[in-house]
Amino acid sequence: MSLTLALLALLSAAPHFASAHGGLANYTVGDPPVWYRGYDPDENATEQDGQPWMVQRKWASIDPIFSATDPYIACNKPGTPGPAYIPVTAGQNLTAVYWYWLHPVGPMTAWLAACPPLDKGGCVGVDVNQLDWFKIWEAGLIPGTGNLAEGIWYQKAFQNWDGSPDLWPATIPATLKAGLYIVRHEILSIHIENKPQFYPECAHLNVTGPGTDLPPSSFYKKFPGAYDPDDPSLKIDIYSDAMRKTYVSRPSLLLLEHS
Ligand SMILES: [Cu+2]
Repeated sequence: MSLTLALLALLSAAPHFASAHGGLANYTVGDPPVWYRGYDPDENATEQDGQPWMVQRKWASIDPIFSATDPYIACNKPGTPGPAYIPVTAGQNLTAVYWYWLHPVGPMTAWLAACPPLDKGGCVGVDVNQLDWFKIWEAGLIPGTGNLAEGIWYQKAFQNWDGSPDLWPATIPATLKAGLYIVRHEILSIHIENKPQFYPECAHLNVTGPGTDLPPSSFYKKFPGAYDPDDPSLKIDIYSDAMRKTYVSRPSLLLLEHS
């Protein structure tokens, strides 16, 4: 199928995001999957804002966050919470469902941050810029697929071109302490030179299980704060010859230092 035909098939299957890169629209838990509806910036806001079923923090447009120091890098804009939580057992898969995703280049990461218990406001009352975020999942340039510009990134590899949604599964750590959390999925797209695009989306989780673990504080990052805007992985021209030759998938941007 030609690219044009593939695109047409895709667009007819995904009318809500017909003109752009896509976004994190829904979540599923377990197998067979139980679906949880997220926010849809193309749908009527008043039918979504504050609804009792809303598990995702509001993202009013599909536009990216362009600055690593923008407060909205935490949970997108405006990031207003809904009252609901996705129930998940520690050790289960949580899958982020994108109706589609079109950008090909840059790392993807998933994060958690613990919230106070429900009687202290849960995740609804928190300041997402003050939370202690720790990373539970990451993927970049897939090793062995080629150089920076020509290799295959997970961001491209997770895309489907048959009209079915793009699925990004991540395991909730099996020994994680039970409680309320915000999960934050971030796609960082670096296909435009020196102009990184951050696509964060957040949802509320109610994690159950016998676990008692949280990472040590050395794992924690703030958003903003986790990324240095001058990091060479953000201010990057992936099309420059020098960069294509020298770039190895940069785990520093994926914040692996905590290992
Ligand atoms: Cu885009």
